[in-house]
Amino acid sequence: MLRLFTRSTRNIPLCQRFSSTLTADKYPNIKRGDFGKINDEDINHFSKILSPNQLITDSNDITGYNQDWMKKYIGQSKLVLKPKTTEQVSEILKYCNQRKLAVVPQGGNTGLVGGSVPVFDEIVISLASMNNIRSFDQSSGILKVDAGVILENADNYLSENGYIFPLDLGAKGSCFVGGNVATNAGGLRLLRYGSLHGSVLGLEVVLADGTIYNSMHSLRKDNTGYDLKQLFIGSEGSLGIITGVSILCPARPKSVNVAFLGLENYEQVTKCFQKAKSELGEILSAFEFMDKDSQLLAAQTLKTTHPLCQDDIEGIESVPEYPFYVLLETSGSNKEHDDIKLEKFLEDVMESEIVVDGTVSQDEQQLKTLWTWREGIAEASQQFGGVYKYDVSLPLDSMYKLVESVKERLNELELSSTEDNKKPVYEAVGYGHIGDGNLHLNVAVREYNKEVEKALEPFVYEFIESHKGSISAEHGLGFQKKNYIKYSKSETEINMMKDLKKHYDPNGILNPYKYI
Ligand code: FAD
Ligand code: 2HG
Ligand code: ZN
Repeated sequence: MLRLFTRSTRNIPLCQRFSSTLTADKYPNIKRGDFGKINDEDINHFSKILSPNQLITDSNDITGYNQDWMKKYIGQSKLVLKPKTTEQVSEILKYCNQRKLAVVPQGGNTGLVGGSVPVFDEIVISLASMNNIRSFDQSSGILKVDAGVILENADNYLSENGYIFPLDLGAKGSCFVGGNVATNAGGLRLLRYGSLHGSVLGLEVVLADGTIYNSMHSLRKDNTGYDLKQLFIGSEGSLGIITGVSILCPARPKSVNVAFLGLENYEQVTKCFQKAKSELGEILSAFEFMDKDSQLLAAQTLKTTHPLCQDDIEGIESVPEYPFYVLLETSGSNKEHDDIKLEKFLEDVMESEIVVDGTVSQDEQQLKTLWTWREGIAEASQQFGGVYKYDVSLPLDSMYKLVESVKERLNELELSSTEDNKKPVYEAVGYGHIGDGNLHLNVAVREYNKEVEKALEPFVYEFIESHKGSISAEHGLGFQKKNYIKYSKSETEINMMKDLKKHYDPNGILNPYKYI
């Protein structure tokens, strides 16, 4: 039976876990490149370009810039520069290129593949001080922003003007628009608004030698030659520093509904998706799935009552027995129309027993709470000490087989401790943007452990290759997947990428040790 949803929302707690092993010590095979070492003369030079508060040298103040969101990768940078203008970025890169000083462009530092932090002593170039909205055209919906604008701030600004940012993700309160473009982030509504390769209209980018490439125009159509901006979308700071973004934004939907459903097996999840596409059509804006173990993980940090629990209990006890859950969102311009369509769809999937339980949000607050049970998993996955994250594209029918195979493999592993509560692996969970063919496999562990890592890699990558998937659907390659690109790209493709890198960054100063 479908029920009314009545629970209150609670914020997702921030990650508290800290680790102190330097990336360079964890991976002794990686050697520092032949880059210059920062000296007093360099600092003096940067002080001429920037004012004192745009230059950080105090080691305590630098800590946060040296470690990634997962606290998994820790660099040793001794200098953070925070330019305020594109010209300052250009001056900085020109000098770094001449001196062969390596740099890491950094946005909100929410990346999940270790791409946003130094490996050794690279200079961090933070875009945090470039945070102005440049312009917005009310009739076309074209927004132009500095790369350091926080995604949520851009979306709030658009909301006041009746528009929406065509990307949404759990890290929206911290990640920057420039970082989103640099990673070609996918997120929760790619199903509806498509990838940034389609919605970004132009970019302003500073190349390794300081040259400013500017295509910040407002044209939807422009067939004059190569579409150069595409090179930088998803280039993860390896080809240039994005300083400005021009993006086409759709009108903000006037009516939004969220349904949270319980299903009895994975096949029903895929059937439910097919039905949602055919019955909800143009109003379907998100279709996310979560397995039961991912909900049990989330329950431990959210500590609220699961949306499909009928009793007044909280935490893991409140998670029902359904092996799979779906969060489905509709957005449109006419509430009555959307409600009728959603109601009919829900009746159909319940009658045909594709869905066995469900609830629909009745107001904005409930809608947000339902989303926390999906968005909260990423945070929850690392609450026990660490997490191995795999972000993959796979054909829908074989997608969950990866999670099952990994679970089996980890169960077979003869790990040092036989007591369950001491075993390094806590749980392997699967969830993600099933509407985009994108699975997130998270293996939550109590500690990072070489045995576990060996069981997972290259096993996971080989599985993906054999099913013709991608080893990175949306988070990118960064440091973590640099060596595994061959599982998704041919030698020819890798060589073409290397050629581009050599051409645009011959000294290799931009985000070294990562990407390719
Ligand atoms: P950073 O983490 O700072 O940087 C990421 C990479 O881009 C680095 O390689 C960095 O060098 C480079 N970079 C950053 N800014 C620039 C720039 N201006 N110019 C050139 N290079 C630059 N990703 C998804 O795709 N979908 C999701 O649903 C999603 N959900 C997430 C949920 C959570 C809770 C978290 C923590 C992360 C999530 N991510 C997701 C991952 C992450 O890719 C995004 O959060 C975001 O796009 C990264 O933006 P950022 O500003 O934090 O970039
Ligand atoms: C999401 O969809 C993010 O929640 C994060 O892409 C996924 O942490 C992850 O593995
Ligand atoms: Zn995701």
